[in-house]
Amino acid sequence: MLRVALTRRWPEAVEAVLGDEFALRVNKSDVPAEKNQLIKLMADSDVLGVTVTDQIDAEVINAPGASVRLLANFGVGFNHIDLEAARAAGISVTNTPGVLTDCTADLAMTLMLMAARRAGEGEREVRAGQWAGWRPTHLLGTRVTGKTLGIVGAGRIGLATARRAHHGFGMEILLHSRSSVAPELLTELAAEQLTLDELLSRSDFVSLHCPSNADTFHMIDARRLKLLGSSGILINTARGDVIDEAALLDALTGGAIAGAGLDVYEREPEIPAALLECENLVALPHLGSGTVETRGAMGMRAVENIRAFAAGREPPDLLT
Ligand code: 8YV
Repeated sequence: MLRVALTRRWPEAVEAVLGDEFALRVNKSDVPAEKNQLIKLMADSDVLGVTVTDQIDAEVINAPGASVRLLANFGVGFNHIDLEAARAAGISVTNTPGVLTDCTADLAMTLMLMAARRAGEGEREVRAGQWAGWRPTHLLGTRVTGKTLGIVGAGRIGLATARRAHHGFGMEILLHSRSSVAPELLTELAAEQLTLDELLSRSDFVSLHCPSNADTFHMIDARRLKLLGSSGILINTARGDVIDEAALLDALTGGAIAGAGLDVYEREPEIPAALLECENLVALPHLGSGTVETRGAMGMRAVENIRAFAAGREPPDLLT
């Protein structure tokens, strides 16, 4: 029987399916695995179910006696896995695209609305017992409806966010993408495709939806934050290292931008204390796909990949 190991707890129903079909081992403590534990798991299993909290680098992949032949990622982003090393070692890697699109786009909208309408500040005020009552000038935010939203990365999640913003909030959409966006999509969204600098200069809000890789590392730096401008709001549900976090802190404290909504961080779960002191930051703990429905669907998508691999078929979401 195929030996499947999970580095973290997966939704109960998904673990039950895996337990019925395979020889399953689960890290019941749900504490992120250290490198030495990952190395051990690589040598003790055929399939390893991993998440964003596992650094699957070349050392782990090339662990002595590694028996793992499939790394089944629970999530769409795979920047924590060295794909080149996996390819070289003949290890297949799969992810879970599609099923988390809507919930992640919903969370980008949540952050945008929260940051624009100062919802975090308001909540903190109410809970601290400091709300002095309604007044015409209390906690005035900025209007979202009808504003311009720049979407960086025109993949599934970027486009789902653009649709919500355009059709739901009447926003003007600007897109930045490495490849050219299909004309029918631009028509549907009444959108323009621009360079990143042009997009930043013309947007009221910018939402990041690109993958994390060598090309996008610190893509949003001090210069580009200035382009977004003093009334601009930056949203990130992609990966933390797309933004230079130190530059973002300076921009939030120095007024180069108006605010930010973050779900992801450069060194999560660590967030610099100074960043958390910024009233103009809305900070969520990597909740993008965090609904019962979506986490279940992600798990079942991983199960489909493992089943195909076990049957000698090509897994549907094969990355390498
Ligand atoms: C996941 C995500 O929860 O899928 C992704 O890329 O960022 C999250 O929604 C996380 O990656 C789990 O591994």
